[in-house]
Amino acid sequence: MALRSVSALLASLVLVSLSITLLFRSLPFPIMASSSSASDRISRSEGGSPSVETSTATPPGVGFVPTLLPGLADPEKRDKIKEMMKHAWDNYVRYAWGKNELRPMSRRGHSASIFGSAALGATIVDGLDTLYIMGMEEEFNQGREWIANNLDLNNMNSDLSVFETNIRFVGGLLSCYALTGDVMFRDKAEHVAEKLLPAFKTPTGIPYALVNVRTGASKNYGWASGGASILSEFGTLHLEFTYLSDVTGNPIYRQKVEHIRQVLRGMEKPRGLYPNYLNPKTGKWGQNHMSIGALGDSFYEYLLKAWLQSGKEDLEAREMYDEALARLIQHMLQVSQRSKLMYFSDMKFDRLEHKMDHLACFSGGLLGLGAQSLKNEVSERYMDIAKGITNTCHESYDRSATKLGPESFRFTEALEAKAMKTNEKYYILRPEVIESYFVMWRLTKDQKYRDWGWEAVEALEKHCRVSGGYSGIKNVYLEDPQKDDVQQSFFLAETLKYLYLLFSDDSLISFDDWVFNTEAHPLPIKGVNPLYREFV
Ligand code: DMJ
Repeated sequence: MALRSVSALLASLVLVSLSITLLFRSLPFPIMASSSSASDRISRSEGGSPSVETSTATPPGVGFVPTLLPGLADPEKRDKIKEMMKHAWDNYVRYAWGKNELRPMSRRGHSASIFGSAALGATIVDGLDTLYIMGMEEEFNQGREWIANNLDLNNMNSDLSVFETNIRFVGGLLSCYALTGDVMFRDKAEHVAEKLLPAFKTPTGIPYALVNVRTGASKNYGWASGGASILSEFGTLHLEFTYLSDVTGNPIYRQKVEHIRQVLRGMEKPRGLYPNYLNPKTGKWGQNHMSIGALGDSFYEYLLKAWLQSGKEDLEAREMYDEALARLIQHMLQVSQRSKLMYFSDMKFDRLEHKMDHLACFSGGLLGLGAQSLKNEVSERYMDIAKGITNTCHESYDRSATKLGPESFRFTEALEAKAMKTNEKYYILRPEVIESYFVMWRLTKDQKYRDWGWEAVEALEKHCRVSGGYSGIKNVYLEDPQKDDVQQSFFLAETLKYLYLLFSDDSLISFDDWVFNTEAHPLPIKGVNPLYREFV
């Protein structure tokens, strides 16, 4: 009897703390007065429809929750991630403001070739929604002002990567638009996307990789299989372009990506697999290289996510995803000899290459999300694969001296889940492994994913943090590795955002309402999330 009332008391305490927590979900702040709905919230009410409420200030986190319940925030760890974001951002502001990225050791700006020759404030645009989600109001407003006054491609004579510009700039701006309702972000997103359109003027409608924003002259990379376009690049436009059409009322963007879908759908596929290269002039596949890592990765991601983003209406996308994944699993999923680790190999013509890229580690989360969002005869098996892949990717971190994972790791008789070549041993602050921890945590509530995420935080602090920001490292197997002196914009956009969300309440950017683009910019789900803000 007494025992029962103690448990009843405990249960009600838990319920009370749960409701308080949900009430004070760590929400962002009201934004600029120019916003059409300046104080929209971005969390979902428990079990109900998404809330659009008025918030007055950044709430204090959830420090009063007595014990950690599955799905609730871990405030201390989350605050630590926020502090890391502040360190990365403040140093960028101090030493590289307006430049694309920061060199944290030499304390100056940096620009990778993907951004062309101009200073486009890539870190500002890419990192802004993370600031918003973390409730960093002052920094967010500072970034917003820069974008409003400086992000202008009109007088630039520079070649931009269509893919990178789309996922980081168009995606980042659209995410900020959805989160805040500030139409400046939507208009800037359209301004940028419009500059990419000349790249689609090819005989097949499959876009080139690079476009000159002044002249519109477009081309592919010389190294890409005789002038081919790359699957992961032209296959990773769908989410941003369909959403852009919906919020602007301009159908052109949706038309472009729907056409890409139809071209791909109609093509003969070797063994049902998608090669990484497609020639935009002839419409023929290039070299038969297949991968869920570099050059293939986010194409598969966008099939599943196009279906999710459409509120599960875009059945064609889900079918293509299911078919593509079934073939990848059939032909390329492997289990290692000794440690029985599951991994995706690459395939080159008919031969398997027993190597997995760090980039391919996002596939743990992807498979989990696919399995959880549609229950069928394979979903249980796919969830097991999701767990297996995420475990392997964790092993690739755990088997290094730094506890950070290499760019690629191999499976041979001599080694498993370790890099072999010098040029595979670096870590450039990439997010994919942490992304899978985050997604798998949300789906399974297995504490190990949070523990693994925390291991990564400790390793980042030990090996990548310097007084001027965060740097990549050149060899994860050395105790004291050399640094590469680059703070990638995706460290702010993805790595830190996923870590923050890993230690947050599930209702913050709920999977019921949002889908992440491949750069971790959340886009609202149509028909479900009122922040979709369709143009009427
Ligand atoms: C990011 O720009 C995106 O996640 C992209 O899909 C792959 N590479 C980087 C991060 O590693």
